[in-house]
Amino acid sequence: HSVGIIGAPFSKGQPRGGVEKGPNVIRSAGLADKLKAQGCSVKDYGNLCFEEVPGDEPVGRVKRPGAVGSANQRLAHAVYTAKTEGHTPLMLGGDHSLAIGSIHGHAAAIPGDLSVVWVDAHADINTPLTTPTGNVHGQSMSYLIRELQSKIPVIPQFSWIKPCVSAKDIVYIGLRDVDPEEHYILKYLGIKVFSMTEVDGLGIARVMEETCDYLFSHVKKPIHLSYDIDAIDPSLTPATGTPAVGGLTYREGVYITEHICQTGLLSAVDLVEVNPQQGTTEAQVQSTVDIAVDVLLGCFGRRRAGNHPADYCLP
Ligand code: DIR
Ligand code: MN
Ligand code: MN
Ligand code: MN
Repeated sequence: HSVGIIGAPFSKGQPRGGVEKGPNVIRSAGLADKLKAQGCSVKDYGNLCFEEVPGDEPVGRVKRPGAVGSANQRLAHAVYTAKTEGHTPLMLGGDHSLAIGSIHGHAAAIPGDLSVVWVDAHADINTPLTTPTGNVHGQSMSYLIRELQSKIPVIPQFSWIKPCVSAKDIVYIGLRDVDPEEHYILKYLGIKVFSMTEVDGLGIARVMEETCDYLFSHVKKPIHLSYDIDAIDPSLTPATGTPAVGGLTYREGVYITEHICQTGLLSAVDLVEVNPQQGTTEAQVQSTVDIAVDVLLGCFGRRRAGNHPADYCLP
């Protein structure tokens, strides 16, 4: 693997400050060195710089459309570049509105379609007309799904976004806090969902088997993994903006990434919503960050059984 780290210190897809510190706290936990130690090459593209957008008034209910639109346009270009230069882009957020740019840039860089595995407590599929909060981090998927575009009103700051994902190429894992309108959209589009109820009923191994059977039933497409740290139970990862009880265990959270890694189809990764200002103690922040790093190591080849270099010889 060659991993292309892209820091996206952006928080304006939601109201809480601190999530823009995510990229640097995750780096400080030794992400790059740990990736190298397990045999990855790493190129760190550094943090993107996002412009201030003065007078950024809502469009309808949608908050901060100018800042969100321009940050995601920059990110899309950065992900496109990293992918084109031969790396697996790893976008460190920042809030989950950044999936718009990350998926958009990824889709632009590959010849055919991609599939999306969205690991989250939330579906992030509100449209600008259904959003109860106006926060774009709760709407990201709605801008990207082809079949939903007749329901998306024009937002001038988002006019560059071209819907690039088919509803049948999406799998959700970990849902447990879904708005009624979002639940309707998921049903209406026939999107595959493994909520925490399915994780409980089937077990995570069966969930991942069925995820891959479902995604690979036609052609095998490159996978975009968009991982919101709030998918994991807040007793383990409390330093996040919208914690929801009843989440994935550490083992389930890591198993998802190990399984997707071994498909050989993982093509880009987002790790979002780590917010060091939402932890009440330093230990809470450390636990959140350490688990985020372990999730990422699992994406790029770490096995809990142990690893050794392919060319290792016994001394
Ligand atoms: C809610 C909360 N569904 C919204 N979404 C969150 O604002 O649309 N997403 N927290 O991460
Ligand atoms: Mn999310
Ligand atoms: Mn394409
Ligand atoms: Mn979430």
